[in-house]
Amino acid sequence: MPGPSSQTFQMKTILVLNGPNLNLLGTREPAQYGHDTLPDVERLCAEAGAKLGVAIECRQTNHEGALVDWLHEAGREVAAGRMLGVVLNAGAYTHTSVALHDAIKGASVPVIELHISNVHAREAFRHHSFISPAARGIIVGLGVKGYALAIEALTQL
Ligand code: CA2
Repeated sequence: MPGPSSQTFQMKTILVLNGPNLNLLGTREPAQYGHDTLPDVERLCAEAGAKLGVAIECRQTNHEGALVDWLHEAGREVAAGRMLGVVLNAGAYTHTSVALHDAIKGASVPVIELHISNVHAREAFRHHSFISPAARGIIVGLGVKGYALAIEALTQL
C-alpha cells in the first residue's frame, strides 16, 4: 500500500461523446456513415486509447441536456488533472445548439469536434456548426477512423 507521500501514476482519460441518432450507426445510410456500428466505433476508440496510454470512456445519448451535463463533468475532470478532453460528435445538435456551444466555453474543456461524414459536401443546413467556434479542433469527413485521429490529437495538445 503506497504511503501518503508516495506518488502513484494515474492514467488520464479521454471522453468520447456521441449525440443523437449515432446509436443507429451501421444500420442505415452506409453511403454516408459506413458499415461500422456504435459498438465497433467504441472498440476502435478503446484500441486507439490503449496504443496511446490513455483511458477511453464512451457515452451516447439522444438528449441535448445530457451532453451539456457531461461536458460540465468533463470540465471538472480536466481541471482536476484526470482528463485530457472530449471527442464530441454532437450529431444534428451541431447545427442547432447554442447550449452546447455555451457548455464547451463554460466548462473550459478541450473539445475535438468530429463528424464522420463531410458535412460541407452535404445539405447547406449542415454547413454551419455552433460547436466549431468553441472547439479546440475539428475532424470532418474521414469516416469512423476520425475518432482515432481525434483521440491522438487530444494526447498531443
Ligand atoms: O457526419 C456526422 O458524424 C454527423 O455528425 C452525423 C449526424 C448528422 O446530423 C450530422 O450532420 C453529421 C447524424 C447521425 C445520425 O446517424 C445515423 C446513422 C445511421 C442511420 C441514421 C442516422
